[in-house]
Amino acid sequence: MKRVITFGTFDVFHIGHINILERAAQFGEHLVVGVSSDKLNFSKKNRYPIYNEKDRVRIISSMRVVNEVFIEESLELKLEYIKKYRADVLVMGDDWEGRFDWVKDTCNVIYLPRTPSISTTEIIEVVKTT
Ligand code: C2G
Repeated sequence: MKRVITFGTFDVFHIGHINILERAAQFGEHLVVGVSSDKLNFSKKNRYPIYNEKDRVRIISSMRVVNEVFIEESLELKLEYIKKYRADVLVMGDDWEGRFDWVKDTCNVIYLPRTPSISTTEIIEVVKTT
């Protein structure tokens, strides 16, 4: 049984998130998702997420294609997570192209094209200004 892992904040959950999770799931039979902690999101984006980590974990866990969910505390722990969850494939959107190639000795790494024209940052901007 092939195990797939993917990571993300998945804040203000939208169609781009659904697309990447559904496409990631197609690379195996078991999909594990690392959801960025609130603290990790702050360090990446300089702001806390709109939805807290507990709620984001619940949203991702409710998806049919997702089998297991955990909180990702640090980008540097990627290899430890891949080993812990025995992942054969790491799937990420292509905004991360090349960034996780350093785990290629341990598992396959696949970058998928992002869904165009939607992002959490844009949604927040639109809501702010309307
Ligand atoms: N995504 C996508 N299309 C979009 C928006 C997002 O395919 N329009 C993908 C991203 O490429 C990523 C996943 O959805 O693979 C989650 O996106 P984010 O929530 O923005 O995740 P990010 O904050 O980039 O965290 O360890 C890696 C990080 O935790 C990724």
